[in-house]
Amino acid sequence: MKIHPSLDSIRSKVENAERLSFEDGVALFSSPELLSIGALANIVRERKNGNRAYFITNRHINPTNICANRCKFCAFSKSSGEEGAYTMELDAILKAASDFQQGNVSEFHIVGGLHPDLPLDYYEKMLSALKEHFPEVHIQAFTAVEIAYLAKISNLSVENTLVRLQKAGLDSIPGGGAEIFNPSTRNKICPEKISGDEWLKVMQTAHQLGIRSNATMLYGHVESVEDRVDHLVRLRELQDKTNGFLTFIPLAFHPKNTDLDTMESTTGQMDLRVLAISRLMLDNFDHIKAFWIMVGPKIAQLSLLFGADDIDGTVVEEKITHSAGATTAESMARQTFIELIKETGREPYERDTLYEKLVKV
Ligand code: V47
Ligand code: SF4
Repeated sequence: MKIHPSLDSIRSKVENAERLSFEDGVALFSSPELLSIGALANIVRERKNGNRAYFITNRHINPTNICANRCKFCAFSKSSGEEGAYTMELDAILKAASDFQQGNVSEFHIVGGLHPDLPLDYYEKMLSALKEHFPEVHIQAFTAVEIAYLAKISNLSVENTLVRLQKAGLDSIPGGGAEIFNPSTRNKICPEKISGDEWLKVMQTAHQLGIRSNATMLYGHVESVEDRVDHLVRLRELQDKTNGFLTFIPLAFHPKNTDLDTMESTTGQMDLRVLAISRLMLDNFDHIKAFWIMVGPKIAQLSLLFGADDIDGTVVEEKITHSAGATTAESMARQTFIELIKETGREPYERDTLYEKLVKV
């Protein structure tokens, strides 16, 4: 496809595999040429992942929604004792793990609130029981924010907390909690959350222990274009140091039932643009994932032509985005992934969390 001449200098950098600058990122967000941006992202996407498009058979579990933080963009969290607050006992977690395909999945993806009274022992028991019952399943659990909180209430360093969780069965860390790193914007949407610097430090510590992780960015709320580019550049800098990030996932803000519920939902244009620019800026990330639960299967499908190479997984149960008004289903069948991917001309690959075991389907 012919790239619009206004993007000539960026096109030339992309074609020569040169790193894009902060200013390039801002220019891309300001450009009206969405199709050209998508085509540029597609060059990088095909250079890194060819014609492959990935999905995974996974099961999400949200063990508790009780949270000490109460971020303004979050409709999932509750205070202790509030109507709808819950905490799953170990039995309920094991039941949830086995209720989809008898636990015959590739990954458990576990994220919850910052429960003030659940000790480290609760999380260790959860991990070791899941490993005992489902030894083959990769456990991707607890955002950097949950790990920092757990360390704080356990009077342990982040490193020691991670070592204990790793010993109990933690395999990798999901990318949540990154939100937007810029301190003044972060302060507007989640004043109680650890800072962007602290989030990055937890990830750096995890990567040094050999624990891989994902990274995310929450977009479509009060953030500026500069905030988005700054966020991507800071992730790219840490990736240069550790190479520990597996995948980047832009998370589309869902406003319903949140303190920011006067805001509009993101549009298809914005979703595709953020995915494409993420692909272009994060030259040292192997994978860009469109989380179909948040952007919907239709945008997730098109994203495969706009820089993304992954559309996540079967999920089964999802509470965070659905509390905030997501209208997607909570689960998608394996066959649907295959059909959505094939329709775009891509080749469907079922993957494991670490993109090591790839099965063409
Ligand atoms: O940190 C909370 C986000 C994250 C809303 O690693 C919201 O593959 C949109 O970690 N609208 C937690 N987003 C979820 C998470 C995650 C999700 C998908 C894939 C991966 C991965 C990780 O959910 C939070 C926050 O950024 N979130 N509320 C909302 N109203
Ligand atoms: Fe708690 Fe996470 Fe929701 Fe923030 S986003 S209120 S930390 S559950």
